[in-house]
Amino acid sequence: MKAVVTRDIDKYAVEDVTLDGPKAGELKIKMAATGVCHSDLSVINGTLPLPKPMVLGHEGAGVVAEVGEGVTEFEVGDHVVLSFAPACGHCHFCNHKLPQFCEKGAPTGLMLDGTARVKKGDEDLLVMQFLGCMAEEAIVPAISAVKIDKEIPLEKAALVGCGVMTGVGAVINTAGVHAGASVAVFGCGGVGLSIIQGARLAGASTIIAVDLADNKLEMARNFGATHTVNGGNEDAVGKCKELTGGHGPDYSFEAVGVPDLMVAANFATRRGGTTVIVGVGKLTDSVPFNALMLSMDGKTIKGSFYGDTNFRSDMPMLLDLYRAGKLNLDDMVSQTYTIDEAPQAIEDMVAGKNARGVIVY
Ligand code: CXF
Ligand code: ZN
Repeated sequence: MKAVVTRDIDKYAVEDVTLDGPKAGELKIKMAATGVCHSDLSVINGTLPLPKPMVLGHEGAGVVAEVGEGVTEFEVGDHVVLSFAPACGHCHFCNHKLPQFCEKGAPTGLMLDGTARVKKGDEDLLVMQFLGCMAEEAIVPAISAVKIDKEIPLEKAALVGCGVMTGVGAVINTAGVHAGASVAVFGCGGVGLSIIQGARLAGASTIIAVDLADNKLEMARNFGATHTVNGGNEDAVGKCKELTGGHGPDYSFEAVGVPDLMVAANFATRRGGTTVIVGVGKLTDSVPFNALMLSMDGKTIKGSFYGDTNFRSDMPMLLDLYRAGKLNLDDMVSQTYTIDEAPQAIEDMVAGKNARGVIVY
Protein backbone atom coordinates (compact mmCIF):
# COMPACT_ATOMS: atom_id res chain seq x y z
CA MET A 1 0.00 0.00 0.00
CA LYS A 2 1.01 3.64 -0.30
CA ALA A 3 1.92 5.63 2.80
CA VAL A 4 3.47 9.05 3.46
CA VAL A 5 6.70 8.45 5.36
CA THR A 6 9.22 10.83 6.93
CA ARG A 7 12.71 9.38 7.41
CA ASP A 8 14.86 12.48 8.04
CA ILE A 9 14.30 16.05 9.19
CA ASP A 10 12.52 18.04 6.46
CA LYS A 11 12.19 14.96 4.23
CA TYR A 12 9.12 12.91 3.39
CA ALA A 13 7.85 10.84 0.48
CA VAL A 14 5.03 8.60 -0.65
CA GLU A 15 6.39 5.05 -0.27
CA ASP A 16 5.22 1.52 -1.01
CA VAL A 17 5.03 -0.38 2.26
CA THR A 18 3.32 -3.48 3.64
CA LEU A 19 0.92 -3.83 6.52
CA ASP A 20 0.54 -6.79 8.91
CA GLY A 21 -2.92 -7.82 10.06
CA PRO A 22 -4.52 -6.54 13.26
CA LYS A 23 -3.45 -8.13 16.56
CA ALA A 24 -5.64 -8.45 19.64
CA GLY A 25 -7.48 -5.23 20.45
CA GLU A 26 -6.77 -3.71 17.01
CA LEU A 27 -8.67 -2.80 13.87
CA LYS A 28 -7.61 -2.66 10.26
CA ILE A 29 -9.05 0.47 8.67
CA LYS A 30 -9.46 1.06 4.97
CA MET A 31 -8.81 4.78 5.00
CA ALA A 32 -11.32 7.00 3.21
CA ALA A 33 -9.84 10.40 4.04
CA THR A 34 -6.99 11.99 5.97
CA GLY A 35 -6.72 15.68 6.80
CA VAL A 36 -3.32 17.31 6.47
CA CYS A 37 -2.45 19.09 9.71
CA HIS A 38 0.42 21.33 10.83
CA SER A 39 1.36 18.65 13.34
CA ASP A 40 2.25 16.34 10.43
CA LEU A 41 4.65 19.06 9.32
CA SER A 42 5.90 19.37 12.90
CA VAL A 43 6.89 15.70 12.82
CA ILE A 44 8.64 16.22 9.48
CA ASN A 45 10.62 19.27 10.65
CA GLY A 46 11.30 17.98 14.16
CA THR A 47 9.21 20.55 16.05
CA LEU A 48 7.42 17.52 17.47
CA PRO A 49 10.40 15.41 18.52
CA LEU A 50 9.09 11.99 17.45
CA PRO A 51 11.25 9.10 16.25
CA LYS A 52 11.59 8.24 12.54
CA PRO A 53 11.03 6.61 10.09
CA MET A 54 7.40 7.39 10.74
CA VAL A 55 4.19 7.09 8.73
CA LEU A 56 2.40 10.43 9.05
CA GLY A 57 -1.31 11.06 9.53
CA HIS A 58 -3.40 11.51 12.66
CA GLU A 59 -6.68 13.05 11.35
CA GLY A 60 -8.57 10.33 9.57
CA ALA A 61 -11.77 8.46 8.91
CA GLY A 62 -12.41 5.17 7.18
CA VAL A 63 -14.15 1.80 7.18
CA VAL A 64 -13.34 -1.18 9.41
CA ALA A 65 -11.86 -3.88 7.16
CA GLU A 66 -10.74 -6.43 9.78
CA VAL A 67 -11.31 -6.86 13.49
CA GLY A 68 -8.60 -8.19 15.83
CA GLU A 69 -9.13 -10.79 18.53
CA GLY A 70 -11.15 -9.67 21.53
CA VAL A 71 -12.65 -6.58 19.88
CA THR A 72 -16.39 -6.59 20.46
CA GLU A 73 -17.44 -2.97 19.84
CA PHE A 74 -16.74 -2.88 16.10
CA GLU A 75 -17.53 -4.99 13.08
CA VAL A 76 -16.36 -5.07 9.48
CA GLY A 77 -18.06 -2.29 7.51
CA ASP A 78 -18.40 0.12 10.44
CA HIS A 79 -17.52 3.73 9.62
CA VAL A 80 -15.12 5.24 12.11
CA VAL A 81 -13.28 8.43 12.96
CA LEU A 82 -9.83 7.94 14.46
CA SER A 83 -8.69 9.72 17.61
CA PHE A 84 -5.02 10.69 17.81
CA ALA A 85 -5.11 9.82 21.52
CA PRO A 86 -6.35 6.38 22.61
CA ALA A 87 -8.63 6.24 25.65
CA CYS A 88 -8.50 2.95 27.60
CA GLY A 89 -11.32 3.87 30.00
CA HIS A 90 -9.50 2.44 33.04
CA CYS A 91 -6.38 4.47 33.83
CA HIS A 92 -6.01 7.35 36.29
CA PHE A 93 -6.79 10.01 33.67
CA CYS A 94 -9.71 8.15 32.04
CA ASN A 95 -11.13 7.64 35.53
CA HIS A 96 -10.82 11.35 36.25
CA LYS A 97 -12.74 12.55 33.18
CA LEU A 98 -9.52 13.41 31.33
CA PRO A 99 -9.45 10.72 28.62
CA GLN A 100 -7.40 13.03 26.38
CA PHE A 101 -4.47 12.26 28.70
CA CYS A 102 -5.02 8.46 28.78
CA GLU A 103 -1.86 6.76 30.03
CA LYS A 104 -1.79 4.54 26.92
CA GLY A 105 -1.22 7.62 24.77
CA ALA A 106 2.55 8.16 25.10
CA PRO A 107 3.58 8.33 21.43
CA THR A 108 6.42 5.85 20.82
CA GLY A 109 5.50 5.26 17.20
CA LEU A 110 4.84 1.58 17.97
CA MET A 111 1.50 -0.05 18.68
CA LEU A 112 0.32 -0.50 22.28
CA ASP A 113 2.09 -3.89 22.54
CA GLY A 114 5.41 -2.29 21.56
CA THR A 115 5.61 -3.79 18.05
CA ALA A 116 5.13 -2.36 14.55
CA ARG A 117 2.55 -3.29 11.89
CA VAL A 118 3.92 -1.27 8.96
CA LYS A 119 6.94 -2.79 7.23
CA LYS A 120 9.22 -2.05 4.32
CA GLY A 121 10.91 -5.38 3.65
CA ASP A 122 12.41 -6.31 7.04
CA GLU A 123 12.35 -2.75 8.32
CA ASP A 124 9.78 -1.68 10.93
CA LEU A 125 8.15 1.70 10.29
CA LEU A 126 6.74 3.73 13.17
CA VAL A 127 3.32 5.41 13.00
CA MET A 128 2.19 8.83 14.19
CA GLN A 129 -0.09 8.71 17.27
CA PHE A 130 -0.82 4.93 16.94
CA LEU A 131 -2.51 5.73 13.61
CA GLY A 132 -0.18 6.55 10.72
CA CYS A 133 -3.34 7.13 8.73
CA MET A 134 -1.79 9.07 5.85
CA ALA A 135 -1.82 5.71 4.10
CA GLU A 136 -4.28 3.60 2.16
CA GLU A 137 -4.79 1.36 5.20
CA ALA A 138 -3.95 1.56 8.88
CA ILE A 139 -3.88 -0.73 11.89
CA VAL A 140 -5.17 1.16 14.91
CA PRO A 141 -6.01 0.32 18.52
CA ALA A 142 -9.78 -0.21 18.86
CA ILE A 143 -9.58 2.23 21.80
CA SER A 144 -8.57 4.94 19.28
CA ALA A 145 -11.69 4.66 17.11
CA VAL A 146 -15.27 5.83 17.36
CA LYS A 147 -18.13 4.53 15.27
CA ILE A 148 -20.10 7.13 13.32
CA ASP A 149 -23.24 7.24 11.25
CA LYS A 150 -22.73 5.83 7.75
CA GLU A 151 -24.54 8.79 6.19
CA ILE A 152 -21.80 11.27 7.12
CA PRO A 153 -19.34 11.79 4.23
CA LEU A 154 -16.02 10.43 5.47
CA GLU A 155 -13.91 13.27 4.06
CA LYS A 156 -15.87 15.66 6.27
CA ALA A 157 -15.86 13.29 9.25
CA ALA A 158 -12.05 13.00 9.12
CA LEU A 159 -11.67 16.63 10.21
CA VAL A 160 -13.21 16.03 13.62
CA GLY A 161 -10.32 13.61 14.26
CA CYS A 162 -7.99 16.55 14.95
CA GLY A 163 -8.47 20.16 13.86
CA VAL A 164 -12.19 20.63 14.35
CA MET A 165 -12.27 18.75 17.66
CA THR A 166 -9.24 20.67 18.90
CA GLY A 167 -10.74 24.04 18.00
CA VAL A 168 -14.41 23.59 18.89
CA GLY A 169 -13.42 21.65 22.04
CA ALA A 170 -11.14 24.47 23.18
CA VAL A 171 -14.14 26.80 23.13
CA ILE A 172 -16.82 24.49 24.56
CA ASN A 173 -14.83 22.20 26.85
CA THR A 174 -11.72 24.16 27.86
CA ALA A 175 -12.95 27.74 27.99
CA GLY A 176 -16.70 27.20 28.45
CA VAL A 177 -17.44 30.33 26.40
CA HIS A 178 -20.84 31.75 27.36
CA ALA A 179 -23.57 33.26 25.19
CA GLY A 180 -22.92 36.93 24.56
CA ALA A 181 -19.17 36.64 25.24
CA SER A 182 -16.45 38.42 23.31
CA VAL A 183 -13.75 36.23 21.80
CA ALA A 184 -10.49 36.87 19.95
CA VAL A 185 -8.77 34.19 17.90
CA PHE A 186 -5.08 34.61 17.07
CA GLY A 187 -4.29 32.49 14.01
CA CYS A 188 -6.89 31.37 11.48
CA GLY A 189 -5.63 28.00 10.20
CA GLY A 190 -7.81 24.89 10.46
CA VAL A 191 -7.77 25.02 14.27
CA GLY A 192 -8.35 28.79 14.50
CA LEU A 193 -11.26 28.58 12.05
CA SER A 194 -12.71 25.80 14.19
CA ILE A 195 -12.35 27.98 17.29
CA ILE A 196 -14.32 30.65 15.42
CA GLN A 197 -17.02 28.10 14.60
CA GLY A 198 -17.04 26.97 18.25
CA ALA A 199 -17.44 30.56 19.44
CA ARG A 200 -20.34 31.05 17.03
CA LEU A 201 -21.96 27.82 18.29
CA ALA A 202 -21.50 28.99 21.91
CA GLY A 203 -23.35 32.21 21.10
CA ALA A 204 -20.43 34.64 21.37
CA SER A 205 -21.56 38.03 20.14
CA THR A 206 -18.15 39.44 19.20
CA ILE A 207 -15.66 37.16 17.45
CA ILE A 208 -12.44 38.87 16.40
CA ALA A 209 -10.20 36.95 13.99
CA VAL A 210 -6.51 37.91 13.83
CA ASP A 211 -4.15 36.65 11.13
CA LEU A 212 -1.44 37.92 8.79
CA ALA A 213 -3.11 36.57 5.63
CA ASP A 214 -6.14 38.22 4.09
CA ASN A 215 -7.36 34.94 2.54
CA LYS A 216 -7.51 33.42 6.06
CA LEU A 217 -9.41 36.45 7.35
CA GLU A 218 -11.93 36.07 4.55
CA MET A 219 -12.40 32.41 5.53
CA ALA A 220 -12.73 33.55 9.17
CA ARG A 221 -15.69 35.76 8.23
CA ASN A 222 -17.33 32.86 6.43
CA PHE A 223 -17.05 30.71 9.59
CA GLY A 224 -18.50 33.34 11.91
CA ALA A 225 -15.95 36.05 12.73
CA THR A 226 -17.71 39.37 13.30
CA HIS A 227 -14.47 41.38 12.92
CA THR A 228 -11.12 40.71 11.27
CA VAL A 229 -7.72 42.21 12.01
CA ASN A 230 -4.63 41.83 9.85
CA GLY A 231 -1.84 41.78 12.44
CA GLY A 232 0.66 42.66 9.71
CA ASN A 233 -0.76 46.17 9.23
CA GLU A 234 -2.68 46.76 12.44
CA ASP A 235 -1.98 46.67 16.17
CA ALA A 236 -3.91 43.47 16.95
CA VAL A 237 -3.99 43.91 20.74
CA GLY A 238 -5.11 47.55 20.43
CA LYS A 239 -7.80 46.58 17.92
CA CYS A 240 -9.10 43.80 20.20
CA LYS A 241 -9.43 46.35 23.03
CA GLU A 242 -11.07 48.92 20.77
CA LEU A 243 -13.67 46.40 19.55
CA THR A 244 -14.59 45.40 23.11
CA GLY A 245 -15.27 48.75 24.76
CA GLY A 246 -11.61 49.27 25.64
CA HIS A 247 -11.48 46.24 27.98
CA GLY A 248 -10.33 43.38 25.79
CA PRO A 249 -12.15 40.15 24.91
CA ASP A 250 -13.51 37.86 27.64
CA TYR A 251 -11.63 35.00 25.97
CA SER A 252 -8.56 34.99 23.72
CA PHE A 253 -7.33 31.89 21.92
CA GLU A 254 -3.88 31.32 20.45
CA ALA A 255 -3.97 28.75 17.65
CA VAL A 256 -0.50 28.79 16.10
CA GLY A 257 2.08 27.81 18.72
CA VAL A 258 4.20 30.99 18.55
CA PRO A 259 5.36 32.52 21.87
CA ASP A 260 4.90 36.17 20.78
CA LEU A 261 1.36 35.41 19.68
CA MET A 262 0.63 33.70 23.01
CA VAL A 263 1.83 36.84 24.78
CA ALA A 264 -0.27 39.05 22.48
CA ALA A 265 -3.37 36.92 23.07
CA ASN A 266 -2.88 37.24 26.82
CA PHE A 267 -2.28 41.01 26.58
CA ALA A 268 -5.53 41.34 24.66
CA THR A 269 -7.64 39.42 27.20
CA ARG A 270 -9.62 41.66 29.55
CA ARG A 271 -8.92 41.74 33.27
CA GLY A 272 -10.39 38.62 34.83
CA GLY A 273 -10.68 36.98 31.41
CA THR A 274 -9.27 33.74 30.07
CA THR A 275 -6.49 33.08 27.58
CA VAL A 276 -6.51 29.61 26.04
CA ILE A 277 -3.33 28.29 24.44
CA VAL A 278 -4.28 25.81 21.73
CA GLY A 279 -1.26 26.11 19.41
CA VAL A 280 1.45 23.46 19.81
CA GLY A 281 4.76 25.32 20.19
CA LYS A 282 8.35 24.13 20.35
CA LEU A 283 9.69 22.20 23.36
CA THR A 284 12.58 24.66 23.44
CA ASP A 285 10.38 27.80 23.56
CA SER A 286 9.10 29.41 26.75
CA VAL A 287 6.59 32.21 27.27
CA PRO A 288 7.07 34.84 30.02
CA PHE A 289 4.27 36.27 32.10
CA ASN A 290 4.56 39.45 34.10
CA ALA A 291 5.04 38.75 37.80
CA LEU A 292 3.02 41.78 38.90
CA MET A 293 0.30 41.83 36.29
CA LEU A 294 -0.73 38.18 36.34
CA SER A 295 -2.09 38.60 39.83
CA MET A 296 -3.23 42.22 39.41
CA ASP A 297 -5.18 41.45 36.24
CA GLY A 298 -6.59 38.17 37.58
CA LYS A 299 -6.36 36.49 34.19
CA THR A 300 -6.56 32.75 33.69
CA ILE A 301 -4.11 31.14 31.26
CA LYS A 302 -5.21 27.65 30.24
CA GLY A 303 -3.62 25.07 27.96
CA SER A 304 -5.97 23.02 25.82
CA PHE A 305 -4.96 19.60 24.49
CA TYR A 306 -7.23 18.00 21.87
CA GLY A 307 -10.04 20.35 22.90
CA ASP A 308 -10.17 18.53 26.25
CA THR A 309 -12.25 15.98 24.42
CA ASN A 310 -13.96 12.83 25.46
CA PHE A 311 -13.81 11.74 21.84
CA ARG A 312 -16.36 8.90 22.07
CA SER A 313 -19.13 11.34 22.86
CA ASP A 314 -17.75 14.60 21.43
CA MET A 315 -16.95 13.42 17.90
CA PRO A 316 -20.43 11.99 17.16
CA MET A 317 -21.86 15.16 18.76
CA LEU A 318 -19.88 17.37 16.37
CA LEU A 319 -21.08 15.27 13.45
CA ASP A 320 -24.67 15.70 14.68
CA LEU A 321 -24.07 19.46 14.61
CA TYR A 322 -22.77 19.08 11.05
CA ARG A 323 -25.89 17.16 10.04
CA ALA A 324 -28.06 19.81 11.68
CA GLY A 325 -26.36 22.48 9.55
CA LYS A 326 -24.77 24.14 12.58
CA LEU A 327 -21.14 23.13 12.08
CA ASN A 328 -19.74 23.91 8.65
CA LEU A 329 -17.43 21.09 7.60
CA ASP A 330 -18.16 21.48 3.89
CA ASP A 331 -16.17 24.71 3.55
CA MET A 332 -13.49 23.40 5.94
CA VAL A 333 -12.49 20.88 3.25
CA SER A 334 -11.16 23.49 0.85
CA GLN A 335 -9.16 21.11 -1.37
CA THR A 336 -8.87 17.35 -1.81
CA TYR A 337 -5.80 15.42 -3.02
CA THR A 338 -4.85 11.88 -3.95
CA ILE A 339 -2.20 10.21 -1.81
CA ASP A 340 0.31 10.71 -4.65
CA GLU A 341 -0.41 14.43 -4.31
CA ALA A 342 0.41 14.43 -0.57
CA PRO A 343 3.57 16.55 -1.14
CA GLN A 344 1.42 19.15 -2.92
CA ALA A 345 -1.08 19.04 -0.04
CA ILE A 346 1.72 19.72 2.45
CA GLU A 347 3.15 22.53 0.29
CA ASP A 348 -0.30 24.13 0.00
CA MET A 349 -0.67 23.97 3.78
CA VAL A 350 2.69 25.68 4.26
CA ALA A 351 1.62 28.34 1.74
CA GLY A 352 -1.58 28.90 3.77
CA LYS A 353 -3.87 28.12 0.85
CA ASN A 354 -6.40 25.88 2.59
CA ALA A 355 -8.83 25.86 5.46
CA ARG A 356 -8.00 22.14 5.41
CA GLY A 357 -6.54 20.01 2.65
CA VAL A 358 -7.78 16.43 2.73
CA ILE A 359 -6.28 13.33 1.11
CA VAL A 360 -9.07 11.16 -0.31
CA TYR A 361 -8.31 7.53 -1.21
C1 CXF B 1 -1.12 17.25 17.99
C2 CXF B 1 -0.69 17.37 19.40
C3 CXF B 1 0.59 16.66 19.61
C4 CXF B 1 0.53 15.26 19.11
C5 CXF B 1 0.06 15.16 17.70
C6 CXF B 1 -1.20 15.88 17.48
N1 CXF B 1 -2.33 17.94 17.87
C7 CXF B 1 -2.85 18.38 16.72
O1 CXF B 1 -2.38 18.29 15.64
ZN1 ZN C 1 -3.46 17.63 13.95
